[in-house]
Amino acid sequence: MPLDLDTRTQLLDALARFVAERLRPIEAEVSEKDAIPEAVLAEMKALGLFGLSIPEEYGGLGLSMEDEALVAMEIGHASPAFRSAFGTNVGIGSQGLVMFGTEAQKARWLPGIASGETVTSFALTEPEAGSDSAAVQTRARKEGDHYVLDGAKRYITNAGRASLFTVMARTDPDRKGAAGVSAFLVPRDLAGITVGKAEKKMGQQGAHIHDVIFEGVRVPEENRLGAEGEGFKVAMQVLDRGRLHIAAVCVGVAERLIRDCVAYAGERKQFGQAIASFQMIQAMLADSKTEALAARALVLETARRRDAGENVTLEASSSKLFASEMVGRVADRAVQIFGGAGYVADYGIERLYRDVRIFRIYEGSSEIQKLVIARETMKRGG
Ligand code: COS
Repeated sequence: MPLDLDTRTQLLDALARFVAERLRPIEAEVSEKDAIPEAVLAEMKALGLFGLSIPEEYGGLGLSMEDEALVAMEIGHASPAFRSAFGTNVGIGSQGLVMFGTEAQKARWLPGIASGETVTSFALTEPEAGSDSAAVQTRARKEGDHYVLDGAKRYITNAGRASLFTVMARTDPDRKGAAGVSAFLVPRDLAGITVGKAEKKMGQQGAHIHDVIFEGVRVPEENRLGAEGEGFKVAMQVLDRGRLHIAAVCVGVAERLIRDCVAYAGERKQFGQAIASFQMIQAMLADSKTEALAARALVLETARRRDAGENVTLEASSSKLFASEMVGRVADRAVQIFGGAGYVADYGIERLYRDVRIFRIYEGSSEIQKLVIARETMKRGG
């Protein structure tokens, strides 16, 4: 159920204050230290951010997709690294469990995920299975009432802090591709799991990705998520939803960049006047604003349709494609409007320019989104 308008306004206002007073002032420090202060993570937990999408009966806020998208847009007004801290709990790390978990699995894990006490990670990508995610080689061999996991996962967000992984592994080695893959809930404290060092990245410092190695990890059968061979569908449905969430974050970052541009262009004087009075600056603002509005409308309409129970695989991919490409263009124009200051670290614009680059790659690259959109369009006959 969507929130009533008063509650929604209160929630978004509280988040806007949190972004302005607690997150924006420490963006540079988080980037420099490559870490979010524990006190701020605790405040995020207290605000319910880790449990936005977890049903209320398990301690979450149980938001509709539309409300979650509005929250993601608001949080997107701060550095995207903050969103990443709770992003896996809200999205790819929890939604397999919410959509496909048994009652016992949900009761065991969802309350901790909702409070943020349990941090989750989604372990699909491997060194040889990126865009071709059905090519996973991690093996899950059945041995009595356990599965034994062996394999390597790559670029796994929040793995360093995770206490629960959703792992896609091949249960049937004779079946190539999607059909042989199953999903598992794997607690971090099982023997045989090694998490690699945090990778050095182009942007979003404060958010971390790691390799995760599974060596003879014995996972009880009751931790399998969905039926054997259904793991790929679990992953794809989780990603359908995740892509929409990422698209909403892109809209938020674009809105923030546009506001920063308007403020700067109003102050910065050249040729005796504020650069905002120049039509070539105005044209860049107009392009950015129009594209951000279009992305916002697309994301919210898709979220509402998902809330109404429609299949939005196509629209979620369209939202991710359009919004992630859009924010790349908006960030590029922001650097141009700021000029030399856009290239200098102190103003934070170059940081956002780097931060947004990953949106076109993770949770399915733009090329993969086009593939999905084309396929679905043909399936629907137009
Ligand atoms: N919802 C439900 N089921 C889906 C689905 C979806 N969105 N997408 C695919 N499936 C099902 C298909 O219906 C098919 O099932 P059947 O064989 O029973 O018909 C099965 O899954 C295999 O699908 P498909 O044949 O489309 O698989 P492909 O190997 O062609 O791969 C792409 C599909 C490329 C779209 C997929 O691998 C992908 O999304 N790759 C990118 C992965 C990604 O986003 N990685 C980011 C890392 S996670 S942060």
